[in-house]
Amino acid sequence: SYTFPCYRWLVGDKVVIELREGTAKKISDDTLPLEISHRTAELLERQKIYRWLAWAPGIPKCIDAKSEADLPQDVRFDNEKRSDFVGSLHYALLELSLKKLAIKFGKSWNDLDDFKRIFWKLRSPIAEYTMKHWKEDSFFGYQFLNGSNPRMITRCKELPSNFLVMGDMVQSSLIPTTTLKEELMKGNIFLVDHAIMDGIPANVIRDQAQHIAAPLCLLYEHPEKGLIPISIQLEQKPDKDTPIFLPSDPPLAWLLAKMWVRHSEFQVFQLLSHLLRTHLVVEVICVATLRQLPAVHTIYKLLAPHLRYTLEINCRGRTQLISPDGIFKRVVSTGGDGLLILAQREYEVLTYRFLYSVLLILMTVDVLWSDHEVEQDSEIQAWINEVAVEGFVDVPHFGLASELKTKEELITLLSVVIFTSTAQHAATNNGQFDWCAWVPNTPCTMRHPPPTDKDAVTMDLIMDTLPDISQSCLQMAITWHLGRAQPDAIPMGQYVEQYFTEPAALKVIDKFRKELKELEEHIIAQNEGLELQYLYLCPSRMENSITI
Ligand code: OYP
Repeated sequence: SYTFPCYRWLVGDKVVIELREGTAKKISDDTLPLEISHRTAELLERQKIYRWLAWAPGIPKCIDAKSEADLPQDVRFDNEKRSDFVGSLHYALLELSLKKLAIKFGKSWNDLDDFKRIFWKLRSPIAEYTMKHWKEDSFFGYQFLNGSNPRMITRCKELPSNFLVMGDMVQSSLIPTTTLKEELMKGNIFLVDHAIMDGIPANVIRDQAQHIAAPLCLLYEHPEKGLIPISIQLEQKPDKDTPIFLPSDPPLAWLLAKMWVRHSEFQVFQLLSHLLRTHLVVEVICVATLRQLPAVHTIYKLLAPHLRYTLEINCRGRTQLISPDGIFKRVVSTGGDGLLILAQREYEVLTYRFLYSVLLILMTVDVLWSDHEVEQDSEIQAWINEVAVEGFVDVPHFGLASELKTKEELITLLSVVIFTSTAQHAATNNGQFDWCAWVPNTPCTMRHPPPTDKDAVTMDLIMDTLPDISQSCLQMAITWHLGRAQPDAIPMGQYVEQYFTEPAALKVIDKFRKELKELEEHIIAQNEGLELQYLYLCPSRMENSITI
């Protein structure tokens, strides 16, 4: 089986198709009419088999396929990947359904410790650490910086007017010699605001209404304890009876308030940071690249390794995860209408500028082209035009122009694509089991509304609120399935297929690999001796593309 044919050349009047290898060629490098007509024919053929589909209004377009079975063989999982994907999922689901049975016919499910009973074999060191430390305020704070979703926390200089916390309420959380006002000014106060969750309709699962809150959480950079939460409000439009939860509250009330924040994090992180901002963004590039760039084009060769398997995993996501009867509908509070509304809200605010403001690695790929060549390359212009005018047309403030005028604009876009499909995806995907396996730390749904009376929070209420046994089992199974290291992973910077053969290109690849190796050593050295290590961005653990 092969992936992408990459080079074609002529022997007499016959076109011989050679796979992948060969000199990259811009359209202006092809001079023979036959070469040019084959370029065009290849694209026409691909435009027939890869088509755009508007899956829902207000979100990026995707590949037109009812399921992965509709996809051309060239972009499907290979046999090894497919059997591993299906096998691992079955393994996890089977293992957890056995536990579920054991619990249902054994003791009841009435204490937080009961979550340990579904925590047998599927484990990771960080998941176990989470199980032991999840109640600690400093661990709660830590996850906003080093968890799977470090983009929600912001420095807070002035309290939002809808957050009714007062200085005297939080005084006991601060060091005695200071005040909230002073710490706000000094820049030691931080805010996590899940306003985007406000009013999202909650799922109904087997006739039981689920619940969603839109929390505000204030944190303090304590000189000894580190970043700790100091107050939580679970509603965006509070009235005088809306509780302001504090660390000095009855312990179960404070714990439940924190769980509500983490439940909201689950939704924001999985749907918005992970699915919308990596998977669906990269899919647009996949479709545009397949439709508009011939395989011999330099940009095609550069991007192909970063687009591998993304169409299939996204098709599977659309049919099995977020479909009307998919995993979200079955066990997650935002399943059903909620997730689409949330997605539309997020795409109202998503900008291209944001995607490249988070670039960690500036690609050293020098395309060696002039501004003029970029501007004159009709294939590149057709490609960017489809990205902007088809793919992102329904994302109102995306702000990506439909032309590439300079070499720099091209390099920026390529960096965004490669960064998003490697580092950004690894950062959101690879920690999901670590932080979600211990279900009370990041619950996928809540089965009771937020508490209104701090003194009425009991363990029974907490257990009735958190996901039930089968929801919890599914959360563990899916996050394990998606978050575990993929056996067939191709790490960042490794190219199994040799798309480039030019000595200059090979030199750049070589340099890039050396830089990745240095980065790896640097990350490992920085983490050495830490109780909790942040290794998700080690190049060796990052995949070259979104395959899961
Ligand atoms: C596709 O039961 C994907 O067969 C995951 O989708 C799981 C399946 C299929 C299998 C479903 C089945 C991946 C693409 C994606 C993405 C990003 C968002 C991931 C959110 C995971 C949420 C876990 C939910 C736990 C309850």
